[in-house]
Amino acid sequence: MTKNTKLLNWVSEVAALCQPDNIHWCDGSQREADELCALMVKNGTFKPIPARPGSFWCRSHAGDVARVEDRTFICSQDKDDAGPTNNWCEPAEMKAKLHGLFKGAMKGRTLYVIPFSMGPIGSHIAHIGVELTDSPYVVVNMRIMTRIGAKVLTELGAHGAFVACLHSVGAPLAPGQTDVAWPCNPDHKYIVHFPEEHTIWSFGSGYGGNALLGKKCFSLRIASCMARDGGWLAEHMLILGLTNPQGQKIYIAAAFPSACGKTNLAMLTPTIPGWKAECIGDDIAWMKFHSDGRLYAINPEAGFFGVAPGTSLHSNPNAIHTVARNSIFTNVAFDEAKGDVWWEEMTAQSPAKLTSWLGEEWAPGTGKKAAHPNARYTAPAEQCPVIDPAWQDPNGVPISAILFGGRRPTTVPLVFEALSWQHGTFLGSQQSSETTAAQAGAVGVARRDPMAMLPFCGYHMGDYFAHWLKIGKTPGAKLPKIFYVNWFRKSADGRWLWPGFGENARVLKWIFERCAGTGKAVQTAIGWLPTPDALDISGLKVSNADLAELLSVDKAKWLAEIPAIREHFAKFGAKLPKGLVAELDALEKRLKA
Ligand code: OXD
Ligand code: MN
Repeated sequence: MTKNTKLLNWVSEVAALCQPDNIHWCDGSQREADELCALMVKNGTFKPIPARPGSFWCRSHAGDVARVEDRTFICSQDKDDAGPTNNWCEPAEMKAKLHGLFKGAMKGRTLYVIPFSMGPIGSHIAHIGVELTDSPYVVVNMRIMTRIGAKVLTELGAHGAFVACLHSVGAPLAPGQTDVAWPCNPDHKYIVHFPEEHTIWSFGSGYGGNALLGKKCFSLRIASCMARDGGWLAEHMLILGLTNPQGQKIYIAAAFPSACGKTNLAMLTPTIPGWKAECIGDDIAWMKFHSDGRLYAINPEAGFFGVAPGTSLHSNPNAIHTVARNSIFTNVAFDEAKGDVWWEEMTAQSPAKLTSWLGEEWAPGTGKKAAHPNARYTAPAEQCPVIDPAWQDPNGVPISAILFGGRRPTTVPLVFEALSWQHGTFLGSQQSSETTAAQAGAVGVARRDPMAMLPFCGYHMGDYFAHWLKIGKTPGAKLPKIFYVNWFRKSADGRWLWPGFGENARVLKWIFERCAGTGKAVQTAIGWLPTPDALDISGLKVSNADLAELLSVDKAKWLAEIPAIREHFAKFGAKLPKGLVAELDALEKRLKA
């Protein structure tokens, strides 16, 4: 147990409010996890997966399948601090509302206390949180996604600070009432952040980022505020290590909006001989300056919460091997004949008969998906065959390049390099992509998603851009170079122009060479592009015409973007940094020249 009085008092307060039947302090042991999994098998939440040792299949409530951005709030004292991209409510008003909802919300359930570390325990880049939840599903997922248990309490000590994360599925049980397999509250969902207090209150959902509060809520929304105050960066970025045939290595961080192939890139298998890529993380990067002036990054997470559909031996063999055991699968389909899970595109041919994510009998050709498009696996990072040897290094790894990008069928070339940190910040600030199933709402609509942080920035995005610019002015800083990539370019007749996946290593190779000072580039109106011979395309089946299109700058199309970027910038009002306006004006001028 702990002597941290702040924690002890908070647990007592929450217990008095939520009235659970029991309180369980999680020690993080295997035995504890086994007991919770057995409990969930007994109550119908989990079904063991015979083909994958230590793994379980789980189906959510049909109305609790994704992050709920319209129910997500940043409750800063001042409305202006939440900015135009967040829902805001006055903190006292929200607390009163939430007190009403949390009152008695854990009746008939156990309150689990999960001390967790985001990042290697004891790392100076890491931070501690404690999640109080009435969901055993959350406990076993948090055990994979973060470092939990007794050793975190030891690190916290009697006086350590922690981010307080309160979660309830919002489904109290009356005496004798039997539970459902996926308890949640269909009528009330609130994912609420109080940035000044470093606290999170989540009610009514048991799914993913709504309930595993270490992930988006802490590591991005609250941590972005901590980073602003502390002069560091908390970003929605994968981290990978790239080694050339001579054994030289760089680390790259990359921000893409949800479901843009981030996990695939994080675990990619290079197609070019002699090059090696290794994974540090697939979703979040925390970066702090070291005394050598470089930004060092850790992955605050310890597992992957990846989108299953589309993951295959072709698209991401390393993810497939990662989830071979000790994994949790939520909202995929189940193949009774094989005793295994299945999802769309996992195999070229679908099995003849499945139980769908809705629990219905499923056969090919019904027109319905067997797995929900946002179905997920939760898997330990250490099981990834290409996990980087430094992934647990408490010092983090030095970042040489930062990539932005998104799904853009037109206009945006395969890759280009920013002219400066300020220009790179501008590129990130206007980043755009088509929406996918990772967020509730319409799919396939292009939206501006600055630095891929639109749903994750815990404060005014105008101030966030200013913070990026300020980072660039840190005395003595040796900043990473910034690049913009687009794997999703299509031809006029709708063909993919670039094969993607492992072939993206060719682009990474050019980025490596740019960082080393050897890559050839030509300056254009939008930034540095590879010269026609700079990209290694040996053995690649991409026609010269397609390559030329991938590496071309269509000035008319870019000029047509300018009003859309101006409109996007207008949302940030007076807080939009002048440096970004200057970059936009300069871009327009260069395009018109
Ligand atoms: C995620 C997301 O789940 O970005 O990682 O939506
Ligand atoms: Mn993400």
